[in-house]
Amino acid sequence: MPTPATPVSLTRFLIEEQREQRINADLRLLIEVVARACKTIAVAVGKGALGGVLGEAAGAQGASINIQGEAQKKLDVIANDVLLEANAWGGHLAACASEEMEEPFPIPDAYPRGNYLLLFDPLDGSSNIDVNVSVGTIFSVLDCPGDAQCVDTQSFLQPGTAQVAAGYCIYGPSTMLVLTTGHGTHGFTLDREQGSFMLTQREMRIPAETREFAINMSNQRHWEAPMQDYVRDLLAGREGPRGKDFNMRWIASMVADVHRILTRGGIFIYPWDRKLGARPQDNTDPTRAGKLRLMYEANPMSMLVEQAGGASSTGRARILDQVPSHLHERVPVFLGSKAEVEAAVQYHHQFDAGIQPEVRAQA
Ligand code: P6P
Repeated sequence: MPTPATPVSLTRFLIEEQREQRINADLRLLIEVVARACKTIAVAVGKGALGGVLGEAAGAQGASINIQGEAQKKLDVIANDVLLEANAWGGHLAACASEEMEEPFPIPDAYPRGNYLLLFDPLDGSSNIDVNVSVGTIFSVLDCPGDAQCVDTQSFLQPGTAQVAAGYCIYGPSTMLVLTTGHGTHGFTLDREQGSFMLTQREMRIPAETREFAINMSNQRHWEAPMQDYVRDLLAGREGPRGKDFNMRWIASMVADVHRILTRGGIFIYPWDRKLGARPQDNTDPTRAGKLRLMYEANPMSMLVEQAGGASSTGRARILDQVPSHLHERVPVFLGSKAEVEAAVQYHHQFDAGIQPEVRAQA
């Protein structure tokens, strides 16, 4: 006889969300389809070297290079194809967009189209695949504006506040789906025997304060002055202006770093740096350019983090308010524990106001 203690599967959770009129049947189907695709990706990732899928995807002249200018891993391509195939026939989507594809993928004419747009980074952190470090799939869902038969890139260029759902699947020691539909952030763990995602963390919450930061310190010499000041003060510890010691973590897999922050707090930072600003495809504006992509990395992670009580900023402005100008736009990212994100933003606001570091250090 089912009781409140009966474990809640993703399917039951979504049915109850629909019953509460928080999602509709098409969005429920979309999330279930994405979750099923993530299970397929988890199997491929989990095979490692035994699956013959490690290493770089072959291109015409050596490694295949994606539109980001990055070498594609075989699993990048496999994960992308799994997501496209899984979502093609259900009738819930008008089109998909992916880190791995320059242009959006309209649902083929052979299938009915729905009123949602799905964006994804099919395998974030894939440079870690060959060294067996956690990677993940990040996804974002938007309403399709206008006629689903007339979808183009412009249809996708909506601010992060327009997302109706967001989530990631982390392929780690356990496979977890972390999801929000705008009513909290919830974690589901894959029961590999049953093949079902089971609710294990209802209403994840990020502590407002933290002593842990995540950043790639090797870029320090390329950062703007407020970033230099902020990290200098973190490293100064209890003897410095912050008055407490900090720990550092950097997995170089956004899904893994964000999952840690959703689980125990922290701040994740990928700021603009002069190396990035020098790239021809990116503008040199430190307030707008970065490494991480706005539409299918920063926006979904920002929705998850804000729904868990955290904050997410470009260093100057809320990420979810950014109006994208192109599909693969990049953005500086400061996300996690709300008080720590606000502290980092303060350094940038004071720098922009011309307040000198020594004054800032006493702030
Ligand atoms: P770096 C992975 O390539 C990624 O997009 C994120 O998952 C990760 O946080 C970041 O880049 C790592 O960048 O410069 O440290 O390799």
